[in-house]
Amino acid sequence: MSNRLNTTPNDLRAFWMPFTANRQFKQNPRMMVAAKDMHFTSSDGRQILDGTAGLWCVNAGHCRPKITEAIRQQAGELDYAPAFQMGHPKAFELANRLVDIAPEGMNHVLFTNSGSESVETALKVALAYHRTKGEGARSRLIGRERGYHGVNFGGISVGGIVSNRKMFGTLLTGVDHMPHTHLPGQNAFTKGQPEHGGDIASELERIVTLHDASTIAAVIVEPVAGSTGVLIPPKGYLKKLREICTKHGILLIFDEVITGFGRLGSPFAAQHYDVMPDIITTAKGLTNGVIPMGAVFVTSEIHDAFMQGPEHMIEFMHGYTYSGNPIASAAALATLDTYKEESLLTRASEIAPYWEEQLHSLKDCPHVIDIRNTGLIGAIELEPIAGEPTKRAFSAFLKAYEDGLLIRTTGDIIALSPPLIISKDQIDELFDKVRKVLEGID
Ligand code: PXG
Repeated sequence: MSNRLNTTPNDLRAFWMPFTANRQFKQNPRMMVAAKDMHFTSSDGRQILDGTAGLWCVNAGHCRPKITEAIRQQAGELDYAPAFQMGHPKAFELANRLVDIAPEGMNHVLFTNSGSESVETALKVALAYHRTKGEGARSRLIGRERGYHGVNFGGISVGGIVSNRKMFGTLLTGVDHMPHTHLPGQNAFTKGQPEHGGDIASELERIVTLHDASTIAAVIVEPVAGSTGVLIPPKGYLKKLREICTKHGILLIFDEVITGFGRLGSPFAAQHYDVMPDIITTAKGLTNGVIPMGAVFVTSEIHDAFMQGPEHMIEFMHGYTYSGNPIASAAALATLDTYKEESLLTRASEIAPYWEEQLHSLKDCPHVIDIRNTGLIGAIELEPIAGEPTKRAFSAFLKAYEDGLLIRTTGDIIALSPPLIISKDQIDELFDKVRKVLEGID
């Protein structure tokens, strides 16, 4: 008998959930059934304050009318157009609109469907770029310990989160990692950028000396490391990385999947920190998280290096069935309109001082060993329970959900990244709830 006949609409067994403790979840599921602005509605009818913008993506808040309507309209007008050797106007319009808000010089855009695909695309552009320039020996990629660049093979190879790598064999060859910048002994409870650790960037110089610059294609970092538990770049760190890359002809890739689209108070972290990379990867906030889409920005220098040879030949052998998909493009255009109308790409810079003050008022709560922040990002690091890492933070996550607040946890760190529309009252409510959670867990 087919297994299917045994399933009921609410049977939870078939869906193997991503990055989830499946057995724990299925014993006591947490289901969202609706969302509006700053809140989810759970299946038991409660309002849940969204402290994480979904997964760092719903920057304009939930179910924004313009975005919903754009998707509805596009689905009825042009649902799909082939992406290779064909086009449709909205993908071109979107690329132009994106270039307008990107750091100066980032003049070309490749479309993908996720952050992970943006990373793979960026790494392949970097490798192929050097080949087009006659420097094919530049094949090494440099990432950083604790880095997160999605879950595909290139991304986990340059990534530095051990649990995301160790099950998956030998990964890409020719990859090396810089040290991370987390110095809790010196920087604990810093507001904004840490004072100590800028010189850790010179470790890149050591790696370049070891392998020789002529073998290195690119360095990839998150300007603010998100998934690993929010590590803010120390003062001077990113500028120093830029200097070393420039000196040695190495491309610098900023993975802005989290920091892109206003999270820090500027459209991109590159503008916020005034450090220009050669390639920027994005996704998430590009469509307000509503439809899967990513974008990779490259400079004219990189783009133009590919535009040679016979004109009927494909210049870069890469792309996806859904690159620049019409419905995703329509969603992204409406998202950019919403950001513009409500000045959301810079709003975080206005509200950040209040956010910072309220976040750091949790310093004396039980279990707290560090607090970090930048823009509308906050992290509260908890003392792990001896012998049971991650358990305390997971208890906090479960209790917060019971109390009507969505937070993210990674290791024993609580990460907060609300939609950029959050009000001061909602910031107060969020941190009141976090305080109660910390006081209520073992
Ligand atoms: N790069 C960075 C810097 C990311 O943060 C990805 C790539 C991959 O994106 P996709 O769209 O393939 O998932 C990410 C994703 C969290 C969390 O809570 C972070 C991500 C995804 C889910 C949860 O820290 N980052």
